[in-house]
Amino acid sequence: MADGKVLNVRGREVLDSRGNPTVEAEITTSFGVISAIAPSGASTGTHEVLELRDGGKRYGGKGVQKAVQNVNKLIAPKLKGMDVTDLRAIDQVMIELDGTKTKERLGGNAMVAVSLAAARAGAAANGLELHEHLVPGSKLLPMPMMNIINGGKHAGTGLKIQEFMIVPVGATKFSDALRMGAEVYQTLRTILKESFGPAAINVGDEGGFAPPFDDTRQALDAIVKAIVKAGYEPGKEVSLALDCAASEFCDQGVYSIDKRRVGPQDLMDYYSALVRDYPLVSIEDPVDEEAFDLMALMTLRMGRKVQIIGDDMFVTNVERIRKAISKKAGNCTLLKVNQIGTVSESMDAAKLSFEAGYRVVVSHRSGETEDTSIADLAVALGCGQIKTGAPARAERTAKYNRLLRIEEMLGKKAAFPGADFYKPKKS
Ligand code: 2PG
Ligand code: MG
Repeated sequence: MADGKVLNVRGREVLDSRGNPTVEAEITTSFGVISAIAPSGASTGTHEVLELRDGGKRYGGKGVQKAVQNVNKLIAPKLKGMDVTDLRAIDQVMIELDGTKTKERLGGNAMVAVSLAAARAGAAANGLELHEHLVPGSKLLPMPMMNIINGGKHAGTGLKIQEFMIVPVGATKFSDALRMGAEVYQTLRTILKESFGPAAINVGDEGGFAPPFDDTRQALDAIVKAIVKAGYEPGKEVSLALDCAASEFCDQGVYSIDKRRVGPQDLMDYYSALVRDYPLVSIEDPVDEEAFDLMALMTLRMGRKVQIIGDDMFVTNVERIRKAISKKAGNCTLLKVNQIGTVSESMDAAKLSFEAGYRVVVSHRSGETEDTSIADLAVALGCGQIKTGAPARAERTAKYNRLLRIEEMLGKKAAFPGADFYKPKKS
């Protein structure tokens, strides 16, 4: 009878959605050959694990041949013969083999590709869908946060805030939420084209539009207009969310935003006014990645009304999350598997967050691929939220489409969070 022993592991250099090389890992068992691909960020947190790049001339220094060699020569011999259904054991072997906090020996990109491939191969060996293999009985589809205007490091606009997202809070199932988001996206396209010309509908890294705006309110106003024109009530049916990625516009405690330079106190007032004037439900990385105390102040001031997410600050790292929890900084963790390097460690980060009453949002990276594992991870964790870009561009829609399929497969069992999905759980 066939068993789930790892027969072979091999790496390969492939391209991501920005055209940069990334690592694909392939695991062979008697159930077949299953692969997964590492994503890659642009606005990366300083404390993320290391993405191993070759340097030199090839691909402008961005090649990943060393990471691929690490998969073939260092990781593969250790994993051969292991039970592919025991993901935690596989991740642990890689963590010990690497032996560094920053995963700099093997490379976070090598490890994450293998970990995701092992999760997928384990599911195949067990004859289960990935989400079910990760967490048996999981059935909660996530509310999608769709990024429809791109700024910051993800586009060439003057917008300092990186992501302007819509959240169809009025939807009662995932497929309706996705449709509502797609309708608003297409309506925004028409509005931008009519008001600012054809160049305004060029898109950024995550498939959102990149119009010639340099003021946050210009972007928010255009989106609210699109929500209304698409036939929805802002705040009731479709709300807004931001990822500020504030470390990118902070220099020694001074934040440069909307052509102004503001200190921490003024920044709080700035966000307060946005929360007052727009139907915002969630704000990610509003402050610099090291500004835990300011994050705590923001949470105290606005955390009851909006979800305050730590991404570059938390980096899916239990030590950083523990620090945030102890300071009451933020009330939600952004979960990116490649920030920490393995699926098991990211599940630990989610567990710690939930235990402290923090919410969790599973997230893509700005450099993505056809890999859909994070869609299953969001369902597995039952976190009720995902952000994976615009409802456009194949590397983004791959995840949303996978969720459509999961919803269909679950049938009547499929659950979906209500409009209060983002309200911090009472601890
Ligand atoms: C973020 C991500 C994904 P990047 O900041 O949340 O949207 O961007 O992958 O560039 O870090
Ligand atoms: Mg972010």
